[in-house]
Amino acid sequence: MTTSLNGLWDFEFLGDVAVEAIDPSGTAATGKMPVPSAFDALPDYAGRRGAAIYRTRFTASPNHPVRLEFGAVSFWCRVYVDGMFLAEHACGYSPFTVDVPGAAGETRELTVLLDNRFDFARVPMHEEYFDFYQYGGILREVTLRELPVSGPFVDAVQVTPTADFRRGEVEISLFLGGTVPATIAFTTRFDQGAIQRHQAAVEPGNRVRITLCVPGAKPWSPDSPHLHELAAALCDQDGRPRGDTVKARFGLRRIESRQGALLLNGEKLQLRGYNRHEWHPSCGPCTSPMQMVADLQLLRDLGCNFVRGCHYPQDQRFLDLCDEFGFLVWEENLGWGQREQTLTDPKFRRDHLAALREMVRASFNHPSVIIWGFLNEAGTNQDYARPVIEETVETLRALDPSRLVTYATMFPTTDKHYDLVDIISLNIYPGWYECEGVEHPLDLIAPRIEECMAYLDAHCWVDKPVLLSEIGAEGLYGWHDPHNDFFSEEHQAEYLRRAASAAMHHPRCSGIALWQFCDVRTYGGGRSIKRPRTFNNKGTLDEYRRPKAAYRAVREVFRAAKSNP
Ligand code: ADA
Repeated sequence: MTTSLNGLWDFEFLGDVAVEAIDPSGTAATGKMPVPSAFDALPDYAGRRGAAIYRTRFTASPNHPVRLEFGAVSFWCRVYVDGMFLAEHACGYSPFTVDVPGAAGETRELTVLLDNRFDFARVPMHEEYFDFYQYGGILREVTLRELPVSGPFVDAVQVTPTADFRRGEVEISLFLGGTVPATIAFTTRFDQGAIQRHQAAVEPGNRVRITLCVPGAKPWSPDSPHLHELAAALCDQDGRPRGDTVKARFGLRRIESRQGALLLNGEKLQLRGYNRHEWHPSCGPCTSPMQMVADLQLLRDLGCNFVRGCHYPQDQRFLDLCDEFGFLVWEENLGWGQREQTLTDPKFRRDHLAALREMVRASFNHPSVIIWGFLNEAGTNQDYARPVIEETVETLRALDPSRLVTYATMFPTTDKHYDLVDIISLNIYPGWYECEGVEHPLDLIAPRIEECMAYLDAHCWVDKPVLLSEIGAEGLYGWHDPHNDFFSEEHQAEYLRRAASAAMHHPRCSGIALWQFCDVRTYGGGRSIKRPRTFNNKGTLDEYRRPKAAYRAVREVFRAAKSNP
């Protein structure tokens, strides 16, 4: 049984104190804070950095172990139950679980000590130069699952459509927890269909694998996002259920790369979309489902079929909505512009892989997710980046060979590691950056795209699909100017019109993710010189989702491409 622990928790902001010196059980939490929340997105703590305590109580059957599932706790945290330290976690966007041993009493006290200060030694995945504001708090949902006192249980279920997915064929993996025997009996049920009984050997990694056909199978696609459900439960030899039934919602679809093109369900795919941060001015990274739906409605109106979830693992509720509404998603691990010191740091490497595993585990069954991404704009024109890319790709392919992997590079013609990934993804800003002294910067856009594509073809990458994973220009909402120059809505509209149109018409381009969906907060200091209001203002909508002139321009291009692929 799973219960939500969302609600009003006790809270205390401790400020700039050494976390090692804090005794969480002896520290009072006298205030109140909602969960989920980014405490520093609220007026009382806006812009503050330091340690904080979130505390609540939950009930569980006596002696039953429980599993706590945290959607995201930022940046760094330690989890305690009844004063006992249980786990430490060091990536603010990846979901993680904490197993809690059973206790005699029914009421338990859960304390989360967290910290939103930058500290490379403790939390190297977060660095202060990223171009988006990183908040602190229990950012996403917390749930509780009661586990059996003894015996095995279904920990997770993964469903992978096979090449024969049109007939409904799927490979099912059950991951088991607890004490696991050599063979296990279990039941499966698709949708409202009949219950089937199975017996299978348990593989290393406490995994059981079986291939089955979904009755009444209907494929999933953006135009027809049909979802199926699998319910799996352990049973005894006579078929009597033992423990929880675990459900997985999935879609029958297949993503492939062939001869330089992307194929979805065997048909050529062109991605039309945006980079989107999970962000709103009133609640920071903790947007409501209603806001997520609003964003998806706007994206659909723009003619999009694709979202790049920049630059971190996504909220599961957002992915659920993408599954329902038929959006294709690039989900990526937290990363932004890392160079040698970070990419060669052992703790960074460990945390990066741990977060990667957490992302894949949580998002495995979403049909919307077609691409795993990582390390946005890292130093991939250098050799030092290779080991971390190799281990990341290897891990992704071992965990999930059914999706395509990529990283977004800022070095289109000098990158050294294209051989390692399935898709070549380019972040380019011709005519926005790198254009000092150029009289007509907008005229740089199409030639630069052509130059990148020609380089890739000339350097033997013809077999890899190419995406423009970022391209864009700033436009300040409401700023109009007779010169139609930089920062005016008109300039931005023309920029995005040209970029989207060049991508849609280039035979080598499998799609585009414009930078970016809406304006978002970034950091002050030196960066503000190029970031008026300390916002990244390259949104096609402003932070309140008010459309700029670019909205119409992009909609025209994307809608035309949709009707004439
Ligand atoms: C990079 C980066 C984005 C954003 C963008 C910009 O490409 O990946 O997060 O910072 O540049 O606006 O310059």
